[in-house]
Amino acid sequence: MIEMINQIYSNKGDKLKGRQLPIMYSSREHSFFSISGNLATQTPQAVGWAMASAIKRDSRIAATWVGEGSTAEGDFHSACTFATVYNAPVILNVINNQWAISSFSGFAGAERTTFAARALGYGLAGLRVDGNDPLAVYAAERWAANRARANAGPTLIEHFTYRAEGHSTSDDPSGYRSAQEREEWPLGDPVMRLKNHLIEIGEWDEDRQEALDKECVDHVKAVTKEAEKNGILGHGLHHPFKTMFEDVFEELPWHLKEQSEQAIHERETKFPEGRPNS
Ligand SMILES: Cc1ncc(C[n+]2csc(CCOP(=O)(O)OP(=O)(O)O)c2C)c(N)n1
Repeated sequence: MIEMINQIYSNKGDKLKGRQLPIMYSSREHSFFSISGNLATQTPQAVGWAMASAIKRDSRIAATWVGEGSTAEGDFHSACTFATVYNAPVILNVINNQWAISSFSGFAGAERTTFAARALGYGLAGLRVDGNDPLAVYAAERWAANRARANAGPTLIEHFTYRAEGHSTSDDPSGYRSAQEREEWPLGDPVMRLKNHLIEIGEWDEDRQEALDKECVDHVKAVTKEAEKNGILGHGLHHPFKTMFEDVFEELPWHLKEQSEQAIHERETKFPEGRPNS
């Protein structure tokens, strides 16, 4: 969790060196690869990774997640074609939360058919699951994972859900949808549903829930403090400025060399005293 918070702050502990948007986490150790800011590119990447895994006779499979709005991107359709043609061991998850920022899912074709139904046209297995039912999601995912592991083919899973909050903290949903819509959504909060279900079958109770909530909040607070030792945004404790030119080319091309020298020169003229860690 500390590494995730380092990534949010783009601080000196951030293994991605401040090159990714906050919340687009990556962890090599956990085989977790970030989505890309260029929406839907993760879908052909996941299919390619799965194809490579199969070719190398590796037992690992790939799973990827994409928003319903992003399925309108060409990358998603290439991914579906490659997945089926090469029988890639991959799970393509479509999170249909019905909104792509201010665009209703109809802009991606939701009024004509479901996202799960599209799988059939490609020759993929397609499932549509109540995305707010954690047990149903688990069951669907497990089925698809077992299928991929048995080399029985890729699966597309549509998770039908709803985005209650704004797209981001700079988004105000009252500008494009009714204020009651959120209250009218019938399928409820997945965490509450799981909690209520477990209480009903006698596996859980309110006191344990309260204790768990507190434990989680305390843990997040403690690790945030720990990560903040590596710096917070705008603090100067980030990766040295010149590192933005590194790690892409083995030999920096002449024009980037020129740009980097110019940038460093301008910085030195602007901040003759120097800035910490820059
Ligand atoms: C290729 C591309 N086009 C547009 C954007 C801007 N953009 C960022 S998020 C977003 C909406 C995505 O909606 P959806 O795919 O439904 O996913 P959600 O955010 O609902 O999870 C858009 C249009 C982008 N990042 N990349």
